[in-house]
Amino acid sequence: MKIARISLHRLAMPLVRPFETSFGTQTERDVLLVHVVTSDGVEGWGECVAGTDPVYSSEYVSGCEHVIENYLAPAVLAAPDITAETLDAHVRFVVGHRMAKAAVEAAVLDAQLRASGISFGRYLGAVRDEVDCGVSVGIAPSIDELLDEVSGYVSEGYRRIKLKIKPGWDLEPVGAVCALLGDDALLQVDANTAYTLADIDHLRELDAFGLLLIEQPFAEEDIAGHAVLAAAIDTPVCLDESITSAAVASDAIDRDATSIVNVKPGRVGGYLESVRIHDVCLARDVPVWCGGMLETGVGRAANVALAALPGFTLPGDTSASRRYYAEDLTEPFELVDGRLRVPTGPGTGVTVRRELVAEWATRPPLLLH
Ligand code: NPQ
Ligand code: MG
Repeated sequence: MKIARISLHRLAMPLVRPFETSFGTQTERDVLLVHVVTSDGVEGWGECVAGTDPVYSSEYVSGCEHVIENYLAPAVLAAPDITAETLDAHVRFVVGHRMAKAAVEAAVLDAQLRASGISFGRYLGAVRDEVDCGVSVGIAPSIDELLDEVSGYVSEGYRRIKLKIKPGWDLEPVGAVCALLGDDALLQVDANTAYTLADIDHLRELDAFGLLLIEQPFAEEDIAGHAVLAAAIDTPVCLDESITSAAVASDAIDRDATSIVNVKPGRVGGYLESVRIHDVCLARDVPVWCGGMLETGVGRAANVALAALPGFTLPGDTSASRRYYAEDLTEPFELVDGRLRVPTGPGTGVTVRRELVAEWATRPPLLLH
């Protein structure tokens, strides 16, 4: 396959409600889409999951845009023949920049699969036609407002609730939601690196709530600290930000720093690396689940396909479109009995609404060839 043209689209999508985490509050999503066209005229779309600012990871949207425009896209366009499987050989000269690489990979893979009539699910190895869904709930202005928001998600059918926590917003909100949901509900928390080793005795108090897991309490680089915490508390530790590749996942598991793994294709450099992480974890009986980065329908479609692989045994942050957006860039993903259906059409199986890409654009598309 030859990629003839690449265009980069940047748009702003308002969120249905502000989303506050330990690293800040988002009120709109700054979306970067990679669009490829093959020499045969087949199109593919990929979504970059980086945020506006480098506060979840070191990557950020303008940085990704720059790396794609100046390094990744020229390498892809220069290749006489390229597929998602051979892409890494062309872009590995660039160190890191996994979110940028993942967006390009997704677009190339989408075009490749559309050309051959294969869905993301079939290609990645999906074994289910629908996936259990959870929802990530931001830090709220008050406990009452948190309970209202959580109640709403429960009535929509979400099968698992994840609460964002930070120092000063942890035991009290978690206790209140735990009381609201009862003992059988699946409840987990995500600290997005807001704690340190000095907080171990405090974090142990979360054990009383029988949580499914605590996600990424310490810094991205601190695998050793997470191993210390995992040995000191009963709540299972699950790494998100720390897991940047299958090799790191394997190492963190060996060191007992994580007993459950959050897989986000953007964070690890793509869907192919995500499958390798899934395989590493499945071989060691470590459950995985699919994370979320406030994706539009473009990224969501591919994530739902990934979440249908056999090792994805916990509900993911693969929420319905309306959790984040009043109107999605594709046909909306809608919850049925707490699940989303895995698209079956070629590629991601969803259709990008070009008129919305144009309407919500914050600058003209960057056309590369
Ligand atoms: C997490 N996601 O699991 C992330 C955090 C996150 C659904 O909780 C812009 C870019 C906004 C990246 C918001 C969820 C973001 C973002 C949240 C990442 O840690
Ligand atoms: Mg997380």
